[in-house]
Amino acid sequence: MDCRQIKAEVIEVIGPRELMNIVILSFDKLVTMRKLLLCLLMMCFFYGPAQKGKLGNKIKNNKPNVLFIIADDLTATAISSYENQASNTPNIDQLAAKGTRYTRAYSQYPVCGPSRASLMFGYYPNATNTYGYVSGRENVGPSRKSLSQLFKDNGYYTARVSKIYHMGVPIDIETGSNGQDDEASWTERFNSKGPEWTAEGEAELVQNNPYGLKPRKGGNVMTIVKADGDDLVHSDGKTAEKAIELIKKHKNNPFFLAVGLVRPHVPFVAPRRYFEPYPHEQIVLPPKVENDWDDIPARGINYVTSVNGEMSEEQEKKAVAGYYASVSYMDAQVGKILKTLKEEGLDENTIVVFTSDHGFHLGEHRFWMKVSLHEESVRVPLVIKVPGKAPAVCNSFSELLDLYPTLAELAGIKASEHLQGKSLVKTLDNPKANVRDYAFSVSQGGKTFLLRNHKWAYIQYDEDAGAGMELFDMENDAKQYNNLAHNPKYAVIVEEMQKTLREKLKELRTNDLGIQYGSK
Ligand SMILES: [Ca+2]
Repeated sequence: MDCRQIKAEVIEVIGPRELMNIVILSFDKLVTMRKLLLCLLMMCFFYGPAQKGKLGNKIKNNKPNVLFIIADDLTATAISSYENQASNTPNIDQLAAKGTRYTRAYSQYPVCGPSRASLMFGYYPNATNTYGYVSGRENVGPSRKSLSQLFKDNGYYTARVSKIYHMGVPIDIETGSNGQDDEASWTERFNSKGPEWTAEGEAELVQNNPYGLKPRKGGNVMTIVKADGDDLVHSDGKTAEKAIELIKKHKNNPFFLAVGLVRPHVPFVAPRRYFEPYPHEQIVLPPKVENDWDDIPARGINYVTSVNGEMSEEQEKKAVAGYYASVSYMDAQVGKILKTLKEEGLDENTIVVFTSDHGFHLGEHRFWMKVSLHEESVRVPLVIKVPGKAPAVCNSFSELLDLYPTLAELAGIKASEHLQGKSLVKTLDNPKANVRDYAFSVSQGGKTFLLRNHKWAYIQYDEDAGAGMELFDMENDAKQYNNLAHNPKYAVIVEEMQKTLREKLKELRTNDLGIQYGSK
């Protein structure tokens, strides 16, 4: 073996150019093959840990970027990496496979406005009394920082693309309005105007249209449009395009990029090809259980049902198919954004969050849409991917409220001690860690409450339970058909739940907001 051969082998083994030079320079001084091999071994020994340390410190030393993606009205039950193999969400699934997927994440209020206000400002809806279509700034005042504002004040470029705080869908999307935004949260903000229910294509209204004779319409109703044209005709396609542009533009400085996708919120509008995998004839509807509504309080019957929506079974199937098509279209936009992040070399220094503001009923109990505190409406998908953390599934209860302290901690930014969420960071290192024993959510103007633990879902109507209660055994009745609240056998459980609820309300009303909560 002559010198040239040895050099060639060394280069092949070591690889990186900087090491190659060192080896070649040192070679003249080495006399025997044994010395050379010893030198190589030592270099591998030192180079390995040094390289590992460099990657490990990357997040600590630099400010990690945050890519925060939130879908609108996306239930966990429509995601293939959660439990629904009838739906197909390959891009969200891929992110879930690389990050930590939370199986028991809950919205604090299953309606857009108050859910997003709670998530962004870090207080429970009953602490701020924020229940409407507002940003949430109104009740926390100018001095408290929203999640993105905290990053903005700590040297980050923060941008909103489309719906982060409340926007009326479809109306604010049709007009390209800011909706109920909080301007102080952003360095820059962008809206993604789209045709929504007026998009060209084959349209059908499946709600309150028993004879199928009414034309499509706007507003918060189930209009379906199998649209002509490509992804970029619609709001979410434009949102992905803007997000991609911003990632490329700001890749050299820390950014907090909040991307709001408005599907699968009604109207169910997507390019025609996204409908092809979901022929409505093949949709399997949830079972229609006789007397299903008889054992729950009047307020537990959702505001949109197959009955008041006068929906035929065919229309119900079309609604589910339209929802899945909208989810697939939204998922494709997520894929484009994540692909850019990787191509720009940013996935090793960017925390990615994917979630939704609340869930959605797809015909369970013949309920549709949100507001309900039943499982499908209040549970959300949640994936957090942090560079350097192993992929995992976490079954601890978590709340959207927890995202604020989690992201602040991951970025090493000190957040207000008055935030009401709990950091999920320990679950990223140990997915078996428990953050919460139960999740808490409210609805109907903060007057209906849900306590959800591993065994029970307890729903109470009014603080004195005057308008009724529901109690479901989630181990044996996960679809919530048997209300046990009035069965004497479970009186002790109801009593415990009521006590926990009183304590929870007292705790969250003990805060820095200076709000008078009356005699409650
Ligand atoms: Ca929503």
